[in-house]
Amino acid sequence: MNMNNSSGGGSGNFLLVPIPEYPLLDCVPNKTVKIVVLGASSVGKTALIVRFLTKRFIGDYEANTGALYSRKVTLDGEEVSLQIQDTPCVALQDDADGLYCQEQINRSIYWADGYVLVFSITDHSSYRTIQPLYQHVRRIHPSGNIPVILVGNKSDLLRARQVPVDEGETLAASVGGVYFEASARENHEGVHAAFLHLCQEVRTSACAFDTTPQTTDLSFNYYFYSLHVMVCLWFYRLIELWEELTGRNGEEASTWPDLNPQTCRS
Ligand SMILES: Nc1nc2c(ncn2[C@@H]2O[C@H](COP(=O)(O)OP(=O)(O)O)[C@@H](O)[C@H]2O)c(=O)[nH]1
Ligand SMILES: [Mg+2]
Repeated sequence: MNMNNSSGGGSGNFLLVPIPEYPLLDCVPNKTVKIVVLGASSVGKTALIVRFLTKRFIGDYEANTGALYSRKVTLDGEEVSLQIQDTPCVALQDDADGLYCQEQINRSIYWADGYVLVFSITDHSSYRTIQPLYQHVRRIHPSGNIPVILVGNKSDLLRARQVPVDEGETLAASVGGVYFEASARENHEGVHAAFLHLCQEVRTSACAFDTTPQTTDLSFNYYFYSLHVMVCLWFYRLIELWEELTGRNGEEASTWPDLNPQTCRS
């Protein structure tokens, strides 16, 4: 179905489908998933986001908006606050090793927990942008797992294909993510599946991180408890020694405060 006409207007009318946004303060702490969508010019970054959030394809999107969208989603039966950052394009430098990347994009990369790397299957140069782009993300987040998916967009334009499926899969494997071929124009389900997969990845890596302090807390509590018991036992033993040295008998001692280690522990 061609939804291109749903915009109903000229190229001056952008984003005619309203996307409900939730205020950022509404976010539940530790239950926020922050995603940034990155890629070369005109690969369909904005179209994918709008498709995911509204199920619609408009056809004409304002260039280089850098808009932030916020939405509640349910993951494994639990409601989380999802934030998606759209970005202006990145481009390869002439030597093809470096990347033109605005400061605004660097800030978004730093901010995000998960990354949607987008190229168009009809544009091989947009595909070649991905590896340097991923290296750039790595430089900003040098350590740890980076939840990432690779999206080959415009899969409806099969006749214009320049990037075969296996090249997409190989590239995805090299950046440690899953490859999705999608069409923001034709197919909502594919786009939805890609975004939800990344949300799950972000959640999984966040949970793995969250358990670390809990483990530390448990071992700290155990250590503190053992120390406490040892101090009580030594104190009790000192009192006994003092009794022996001063010749006090058990009867006199029984009038003293209860020094049973069990009491110390409570
Ligand atoms: N045929 C087709 N066109 C698309 C698709 N996604 C986006 N486009 C078109 O590609 C152009 C650039 O899309 P846009 O989302 O603005 O790209 P961005 O610069 O990466 O944000 C627009 O004319 C879209 O209508 C798609 O899946 N299939
Ligand atoms: Mg855009």
